[in-house]
Amino acid sequence: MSTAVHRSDRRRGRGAVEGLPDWDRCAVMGVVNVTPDSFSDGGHWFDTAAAVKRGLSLVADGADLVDVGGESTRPGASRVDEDEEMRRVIPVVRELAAEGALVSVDTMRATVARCAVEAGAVLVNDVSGGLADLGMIPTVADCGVPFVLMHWRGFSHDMNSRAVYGDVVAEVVAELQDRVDAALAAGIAAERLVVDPGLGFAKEARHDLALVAGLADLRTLGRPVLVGGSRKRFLGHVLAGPDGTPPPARARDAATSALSAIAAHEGAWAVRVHAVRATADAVRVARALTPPE
Ligand code: PMM
Repeated sequence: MSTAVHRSDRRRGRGAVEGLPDWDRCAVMGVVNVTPDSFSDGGHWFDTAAAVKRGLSLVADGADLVDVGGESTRPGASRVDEDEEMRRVIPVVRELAAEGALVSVDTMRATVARCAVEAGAVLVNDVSGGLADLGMIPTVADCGVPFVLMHWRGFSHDMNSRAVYGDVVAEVVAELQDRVDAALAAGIAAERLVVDPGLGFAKEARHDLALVAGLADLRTLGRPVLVGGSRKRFLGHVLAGPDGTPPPARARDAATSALSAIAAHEGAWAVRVHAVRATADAVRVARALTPPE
């Protein structure tokens, strides 16, 4: 493959998302989990003031978007009720948006998504790709905001039992295509859709690694790709010592930056991370390899 073709292939699919800035590199989405129990940062930003402060520090570190969520999706987690999710998320979205941050809301609930958009969120990030709440896709269509469709096979309490694949990349692409079709059929503009392989969701480490290696296949869906691998189990698996013990989640940020560079080089539209600064540098290095033509 010639260098020119190679370059344009890497650039294709990074794409623009209608309603968001057209970042000329992989964007960085910083995570604010307003939860007592998310697997890597649960409990740290569990009140509104701490969560807003955290979001602003992520922006200062180079985050292009701040993703605010109020429900832990770690494997085995049980659901939080809707009133509690609202109480956690909406004030944080409102304050961060008022401070000028571009806020995305990480929710599986249509009502939370709508209230978050009314409070200033510019993007809805649904880890269930619209499957957990059948009101989600019509609501996002009505709100007219961009929508992240993540690959998902079921709620966290038993998702590990659904990590059964023949060809994980082909199956994730096909299942995401179904979600894209459902979103288009409900009237969400193609230009507002983003797809995400859902690393760690109903996947074992080998599945996550195959999906990262197969990002080019995900881009055949024709939509920008978001990659959320920050601190996840598969990185712990890669980093495990000789006795097989993985380092704790917070000791996986260097590996996360390496993953971010790879994802950016493979044409990801954005990466979703807890520690922004190193990833912001990593995606710039990747960007420097594919300068504008
Ligand atoms: N992962 C988590 C939560 N939300 N959203 C998207 N789009 N992609 C992801 O991979 C994703 C997500 C779980 O990770 P966390 O508990 O560290 O936030």
